[in-house]
Amino acid sequence: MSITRRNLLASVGAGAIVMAAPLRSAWAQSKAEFSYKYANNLPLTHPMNIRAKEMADAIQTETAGRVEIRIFPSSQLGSDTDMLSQVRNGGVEFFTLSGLILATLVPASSITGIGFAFSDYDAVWKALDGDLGAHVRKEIAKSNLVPMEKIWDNGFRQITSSIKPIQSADDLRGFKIRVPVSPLWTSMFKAFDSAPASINFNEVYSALQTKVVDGQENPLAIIDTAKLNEVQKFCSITNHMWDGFWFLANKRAWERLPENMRAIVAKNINAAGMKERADVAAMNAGLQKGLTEKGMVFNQTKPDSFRDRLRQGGFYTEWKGKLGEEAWSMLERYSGKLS
Ligand code: X2X
Repeated sequence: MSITRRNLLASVGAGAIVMAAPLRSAWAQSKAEFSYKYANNLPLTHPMNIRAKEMADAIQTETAGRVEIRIFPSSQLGSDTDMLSQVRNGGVEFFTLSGLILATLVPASSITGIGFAFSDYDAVWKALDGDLGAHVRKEIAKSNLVPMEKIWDNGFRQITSSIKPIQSADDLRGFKIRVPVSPLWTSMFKAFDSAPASINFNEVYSALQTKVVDGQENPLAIIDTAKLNEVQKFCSITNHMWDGFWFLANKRAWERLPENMRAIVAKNINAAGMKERADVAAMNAGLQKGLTEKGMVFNQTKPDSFRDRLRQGGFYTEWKGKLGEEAWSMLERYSGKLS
């Protein structure tokens, strides 16, 4: 727990006796030789934060208190765009970010989100724990960020709407949909002839509530934990892309850790990521029932109309050109022929 300005001021106001408590906790906090912040954009109830808390506890224990990781969930420290600058300049030491948003800095990291590239989790983990993941991590490492080995899961994404179910690609024409701040996301929904609006996740709930946009797309675990069902009626199972979170460290902060501490931290982050993957997959598989009970109306879709539209619109050809032959053929080894 960090001391906020407000409770520090409150305790000063309440006099010297009460003040002793926060001062003692400030002292306890500074006992850690390395007190690092981990920021993310998801609610505390999402498996990402549940596993991160366990991970932070294990790291504290295994380093005998020398390394402390304080978690700042729910975009408390700012939007994804803000947090990306913070992890680059050392304002925070750790941050989890979708590769597709990271692509504003590292263009190669878009590759994992190409529409309909992965048909199931099996293909995802083979690619991401294999050469495709290694390729992206190598590119990320050129930008003063250190990506941990195991990417964390966000999941296969589904489209929600307050106005209508999305049955086929035709329903996406002119559809006002929020997309994350990311070139790939915008390009994909432009290929569907939608009207995509780039909005950071911390503003999605209110953008939907005030009808700035009519829909958004996210995995069910996020729709549920961020309570988007309160402001969206329809959920269309499109599985139009998979998304994951790279666990990123600020390079200088990472290198400040002694090598044995680094090993403990990396081991625990990767292990927590593996558990988070299992939690998220289970949630995404089971949540349709829970969200239906909360009033959402689900429909299934067939991938063909969406995939054909992307193909006809030149989406795959365009991204093959952007990402390069070599990376593209790596992807197609997992996805089958796309373009
Ligand atoms: O912004 C989103 O939609 C989210 C939460 O899925 C990501 O972080 C990419």
